[in-house]
Amino acid sequence: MAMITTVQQHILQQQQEQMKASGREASGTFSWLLSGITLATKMIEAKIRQAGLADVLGAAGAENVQGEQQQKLDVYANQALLHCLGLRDSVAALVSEEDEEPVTFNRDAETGKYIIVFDPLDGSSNIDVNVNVGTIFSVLRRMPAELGTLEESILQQGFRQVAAGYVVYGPSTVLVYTTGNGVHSFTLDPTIGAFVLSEEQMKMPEQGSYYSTNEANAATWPEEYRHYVALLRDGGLGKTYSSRYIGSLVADFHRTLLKGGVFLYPPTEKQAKGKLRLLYEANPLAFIAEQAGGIATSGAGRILDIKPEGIHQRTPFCVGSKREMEALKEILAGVATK
Ligand code: AHM
Ligand code: MG
Repeated sequence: MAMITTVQQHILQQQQEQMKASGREASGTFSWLLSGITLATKMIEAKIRQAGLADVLGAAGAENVQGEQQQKLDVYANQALLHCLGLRDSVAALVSEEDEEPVTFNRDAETGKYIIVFDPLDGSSNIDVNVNVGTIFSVLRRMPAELGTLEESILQQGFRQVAAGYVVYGPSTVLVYTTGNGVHSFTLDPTIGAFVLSEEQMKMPEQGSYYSTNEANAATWPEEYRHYVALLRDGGLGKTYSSRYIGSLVADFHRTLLKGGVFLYPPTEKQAKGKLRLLYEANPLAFIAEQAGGIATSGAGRILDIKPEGIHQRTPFCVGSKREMEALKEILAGVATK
């Protein structure tokens, strides 16, 4: 029989290895917690697969905290995560793109050790046209009471993340995660209902051939970004780039992780602070990118160093391969590259 490794086994094994080094046993709490996420994403994927059949497409009729129309699937995905994770004793708070305030649980700091931050259905404008969407999550450790309140724990810098990951619902359903010990990917095997290991210790190529950005915004980007994209187009980094832009961050990021290149969402006139959200979009993907040898910046500095001020805070977000990102950083710092 072919040997498979499920994501649960993988997390447990990783934890056991890390714990062995310190002579302790893994309690399994963390893998139980992550199984809440994988269960919810399997529920979401099952719903998405039926999107054209059941009455699940379209708007739900309400607006979320960002003032965006909530799609029915946004609501379903959020509820699936809240339900599956709310039942885990180790969860102190759940922070979702869809909810204005964190959902908190009255668990003492000893038991309720973790905070999960998530974007339940990223790229949901693509749902009605049968194009990839995703779920993004980030796990934070709650600080001991003497060091900070629960709210302060939620607003920790990205480099303190305990784990981060995403699921991309595409031709197949793929889960990618890191706990700070490399990046690993799993593919949902629908015949057994489990995420099965596809690749361990993924590395982003040092240079790719795609740039990915909503170029319709270029006229209102800061000048440096226009200059940078022109450089990529004109062969300034030693090759001529092609462009790919799906408009689902998870899918655009996943391609960048696998094939290299760069994804950019610079500030625009309309969104002077950027469009993407720090806590549940930029931070988790920045953590994964760095673990895979890539770089992520807001343009002003490393994404993972930003001290969050609010749970729905936005940030400009640029992420990708070392070569492209170093060139971007030089241009943003005003160093000539020609
Ligand atoms: P969402 O979380 O409401 O779906 O919005 C975020 C999405 C990202 O997936 C994507 O990168 C971006 O918005 C696309 O924005 P635009 O349409 O401005 O290019
Ligand atoms: Mg999103």
